[in-house]
Amino acid sequence: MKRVITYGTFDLLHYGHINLLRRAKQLGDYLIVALSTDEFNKNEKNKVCYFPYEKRKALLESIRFVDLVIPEESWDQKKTDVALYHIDTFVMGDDWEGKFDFLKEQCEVVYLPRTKEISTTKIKTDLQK
Ligand code: C2G
Repeated sequence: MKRVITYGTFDLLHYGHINLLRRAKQLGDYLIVALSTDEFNKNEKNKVCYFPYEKRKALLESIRFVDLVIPEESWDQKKTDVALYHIDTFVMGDDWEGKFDFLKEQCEVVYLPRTKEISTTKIKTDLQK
């Protein structure tokens, strides 16, 4: 069984995220999503989430491409996660191109094209018009 992992905040969840998750799942048989906790978002990513972790986790768990959701609490957990979950492929959108190439010693690293026209920032801006 080919195991894939990806990381993110996924707030507000939109079709760009779904496009990423669908393509990530197509690269294997089992997809793990490491979901940024509220603390990690606030302290490390300077992001204040609209939905708290448990709500974002429930949304992701309802997506048929997603097999398991685990917490992302640190920038430094990826190597351990890849080993612990016996990951074959690490996937991120290409806004992260090259940033996680250090994982190539442990698994395949794939950067997928982002869905260009959609972002949470755009949603928030459009809603204020
Ligand atoms: N994404 C995408 N297209 C968009 C928006 C997002 O393909 N229009 C992808 C991103 O490239 C990322 C994933 O969806 O791979 C999740 O996006 P975010 O929630 O913004 O994740 P990010 O804040 O980049 O966190 O340790 C890694 C970080 O946790 C990644």
